[in-house]
Amino acid sequence: MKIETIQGQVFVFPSYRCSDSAGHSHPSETVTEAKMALLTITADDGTQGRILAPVEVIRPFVLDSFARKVLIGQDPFDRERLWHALEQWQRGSAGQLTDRALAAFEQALWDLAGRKLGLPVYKLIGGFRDKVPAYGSTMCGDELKGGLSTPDEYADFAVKMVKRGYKGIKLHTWMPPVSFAPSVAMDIKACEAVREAVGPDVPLMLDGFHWYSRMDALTIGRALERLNFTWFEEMMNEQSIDSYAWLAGQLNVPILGPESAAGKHWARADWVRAGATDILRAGVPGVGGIGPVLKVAHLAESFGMDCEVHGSSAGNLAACAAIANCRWYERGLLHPFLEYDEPPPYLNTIWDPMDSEGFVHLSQEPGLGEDLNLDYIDAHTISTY
Ligand code: LLH
Ligand code: MG
Repeated sequence: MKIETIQGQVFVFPSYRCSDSAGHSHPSETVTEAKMALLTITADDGTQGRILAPVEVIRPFVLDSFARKVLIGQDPFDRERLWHALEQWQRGSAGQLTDRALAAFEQALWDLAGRKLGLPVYKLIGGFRDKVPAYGSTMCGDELKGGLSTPDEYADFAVKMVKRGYKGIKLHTWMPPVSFAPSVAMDIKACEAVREAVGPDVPLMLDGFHWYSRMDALTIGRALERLNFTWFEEMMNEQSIDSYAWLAGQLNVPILGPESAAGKHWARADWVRAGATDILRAGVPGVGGIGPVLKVAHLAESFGMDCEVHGSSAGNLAACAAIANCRWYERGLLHPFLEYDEPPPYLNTIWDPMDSEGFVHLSQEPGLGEDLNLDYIDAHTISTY
C-alpha cells in the first residue's frame, strides 16, 4: 500500500466565535464567516484518511515543501518512520513545518489506518475504555454582561454545567485585552464564587493568566489549596522550567503542565526530571500527533503520574480513551452564550457527545471519529490544492 495523493481543501462556514487581540476565543456579537481546511491523504487502493486543520497549518507551501516530499509513495502504515522523517525536516524548515502540521499529517494517517482496518482509532492505539469523564472547560473571561465577566457569572455558569452533567469544571479566567486583567484578586474571587456555588465535592481546576510572576502564582496557588482545587495550570511562562519547579516545591495543589511549551515528549521528560509538574500535559496538535501524546502518557505512567490531555478534538478524545492514566477529557471551550452540543454545519454529529452523567462516548465507526459532512464541505469549498 502506498500514499498516492495529499490534498488540502479550504471551506467556509458561519461561526459564532471570534478571537480577541491576544488570540483567546469568545462568542462573537455577529455571525462571521470562518475558514477551515480539510486534509485528505489517499492511498493507491483508494483508502482515504482525513482530518480537519486550521487553514494556515496545512497551507499549500507546507504540503508542497514537506508533506508531499516525505509521504508520497510511502506505506501509510509506517507512521513512526514517517513521523520521524517529518520531525527531522522541522529543523531545516525555518519554523514553517510546525508541530500542528505534523499532528495533522499523522492523524490523517491514523484515520486512514482505522478505515482500512475497520476499527476506531482509539482501539488501535490502546483501547482502555469507550467512554471518558469530561470536565467542562470555560472560555477565558470577558466583559460581556451575562457572560463570563464577573465571579458571580462564573458561579452561575458552573451551576448550569453541573446540571448538564459535568463532574468537573475548569475556569479560564481573565486575560488581556480584558481591561482589568490580569488580576490575582479577581481570579481568586472567581474560584471562591464557583467553589461556593457548586459545593465541596465537584473537582475544580484553574487555568488563569499564563504569564503571572512567581509570587503572584504562589498567592493564587495558596488560595486554590484552601479551596481544594484539583490542579493549577499554566499560570506562568512555560519556557521557565525552573519557575515551575520553584512553585511545585511550595504548593500542595497539584501543578499541571506543560501545555504550550515546545519540545514534544522530549521536553516533558525534562519537566518530570526537574520536578516542575505533578501531572503531565500533552495535546495532539501541540506535541505533533497522537503518537507523541501516547509517548508522554506512557512516560508519565512509568513515573506513577497522570497525563491530562489538552483540548477538545477527535484525536485528543481517542488518546484519552487509549490510556489508563488520564482522568478527564477537556470539553469546550464553553460559554453561557454558546451551544456546544450543536454540531457545526461541516459535521453530521459532534465527536464528543456527552451523556447526563458527564461521560463522553467514543464513536465506534472506523477511523478517528470526525463525522464529516462532506456534501457541506464540498459545497462551501473556496480552494483545493
Ligand atoms: O489561553 C487560552 O485561550 C486558553 O488557555 C486555551 O489555550 C485553552 O486551549 C487551554 O488552555 N485549555 O486548557
Ligand atoms: Mg490550558
